[in-house]
Amino acid sequence: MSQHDTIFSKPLPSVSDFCFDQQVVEVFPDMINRSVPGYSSILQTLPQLVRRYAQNNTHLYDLGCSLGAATLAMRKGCEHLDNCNMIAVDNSEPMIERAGLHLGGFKSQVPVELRCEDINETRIENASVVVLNFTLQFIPPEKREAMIQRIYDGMTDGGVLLIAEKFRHTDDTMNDVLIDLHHDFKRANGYSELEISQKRAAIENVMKVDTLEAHEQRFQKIGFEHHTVWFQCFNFAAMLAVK
Ligand code: GEK
Repeated sequence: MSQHDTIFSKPLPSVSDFCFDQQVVEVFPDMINRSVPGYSSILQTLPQLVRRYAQNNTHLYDLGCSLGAATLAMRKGCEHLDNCNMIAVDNSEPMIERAGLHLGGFKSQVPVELRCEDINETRIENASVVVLNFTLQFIPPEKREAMIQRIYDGMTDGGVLLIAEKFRHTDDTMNDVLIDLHHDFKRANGYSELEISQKRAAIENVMKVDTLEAHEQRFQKIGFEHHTVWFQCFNFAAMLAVK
């Protein structure tokens, strides 16, 4: 059972940039479920999408896997295939260590290789499914196109890239509405005004969000055959792009 997230509940003399350290690992499932609208719905749908797109004799990648929640969901969707294996990557040592314990708790035919590395360095090869579940937003904006291009180059024809992200609405007024709805969601989940504002300050420099239009333009420029948003809740969306 994950501990209750109280990381930002006391006033901090100065708020440092957010990082995925041991303290965050301890509360991560509680934190992400209470902070990201639609997180559980997205995870629940991953097996279906993987079942549809995963191919025999290929690799499946979970980039920015944290504790392996998406890895587990993806693995459920490819149990029926021949000769598939999964590669789950995160650059936080404590995350990868805990992910190993989580994944080890479930039986499966599909091998998972856990790697502690920067996903900017991950070689993508023969991939029928690549998942970036709330990870691309932590990659510096100027590196995102090159990363998606590398992923595309390593994908099989008919393979899928699944990206879930927080996004910014192009219309500032609508953006404010979506942000307010998100903050109400956090309040309803028990976060105080102090927690909401300190978390916002901590994440400001490390998470730069794109517009949905920027995602779409990038998919098109790189050459994905089809792409769509398949889920949205407030300013959070999940997209799929097929090579
Ligand atoms: C889930 N996908 O539960 N290289 C590798 N990992 C990185 C990098 C990088 N350059 N930058 C950030 N990360 C998960 C949730 S959380 C989303 C993903 C959130 C990792 C970081 O260490 C963290 O574990 C993860 O990306 C983002 O479905 O906390 O909002």
